Amino acid sequence: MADVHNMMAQVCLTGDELCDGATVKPFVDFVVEEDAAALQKALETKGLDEHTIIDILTKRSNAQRQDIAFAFEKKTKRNLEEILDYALSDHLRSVILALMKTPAKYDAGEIKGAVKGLGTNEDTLIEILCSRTNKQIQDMSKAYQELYKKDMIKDIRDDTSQNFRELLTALAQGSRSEPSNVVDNELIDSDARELYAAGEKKAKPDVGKWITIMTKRSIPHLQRVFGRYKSYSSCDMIESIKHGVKADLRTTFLGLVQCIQNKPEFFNDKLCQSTIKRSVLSRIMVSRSEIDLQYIKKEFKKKTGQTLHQYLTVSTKGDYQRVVLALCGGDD
Ligand SMILES: [Ca+2]
Repeated sequence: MADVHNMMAQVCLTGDELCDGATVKPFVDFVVEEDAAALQKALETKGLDEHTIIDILTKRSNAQRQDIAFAFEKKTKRNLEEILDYALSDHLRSVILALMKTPAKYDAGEIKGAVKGLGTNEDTLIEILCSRTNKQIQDMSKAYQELYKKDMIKDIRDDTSQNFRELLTALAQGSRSEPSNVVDNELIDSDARELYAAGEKKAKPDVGKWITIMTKRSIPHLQRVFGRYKSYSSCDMIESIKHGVKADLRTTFLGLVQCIQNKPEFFNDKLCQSTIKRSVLSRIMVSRSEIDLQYIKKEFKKKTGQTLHQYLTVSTKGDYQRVVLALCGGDD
């Protein structure tokens, strides 16, 4: 029985979609025409009926929101996203527009926002590329091409340099092995040894080796490799990264190892930063609400002693708060 539990926990940590970490679930009594009509009425109400708009859109799954947008356009001949963009403002507008996009288009837009113009938002690139599955990365890459007529990987490369660039490029290919039922103990051992040999035994780590192993192997395999690593090194992988590399490259490797070992903890650490930007809060709430936000909430409570719900109640306000609390779900 314990084994079954361990297996389930493993599946949950690695297989995102398979687990019950969603705080936003498909609305059971979903009638798309009713939602489209209610939204139309709310948008035509003098002064705008924000509460109705928020309540409908936050209590539907992303797939249902896509259906609503389609029905709305059929009924009114107008594009729902454009109307919301026009009618709403500030943080409320950006979080509602985020909810209206498919996850792939949303991620593509976040990557575009991170590279466009002068400078780069490295944290956004790191968060998205370290945490998404192969499928999510391939879908966002396709969406990026459709939306911007440009190659996502090329845009990321043009905006970054050196080993940081090589690591992001490898991640952006989304070509990690998928989990398999077979545990390859020989490969676990040789990968652990190679990670160690490429790192601590050298004055300067052979970062290319680290990149290959950490971006090509499956998540469950790497979890075992990091366990085995400690039989070669007096440090764990996290400590070796901290000793071996610096700046954005270090942040990316650390984020990657954390996503491999415990993805909810990775997102929770971002939520717990006192300097967290509203845009990052919105992105985590929107992008994890149908995947693992329930587990992130557990990490939050473990780490801070308060619930995420309580934190959002004191740190946000108004209509924006109504959205994030709805996405957060219960006060647990
Ligand atoms: Ca740029």
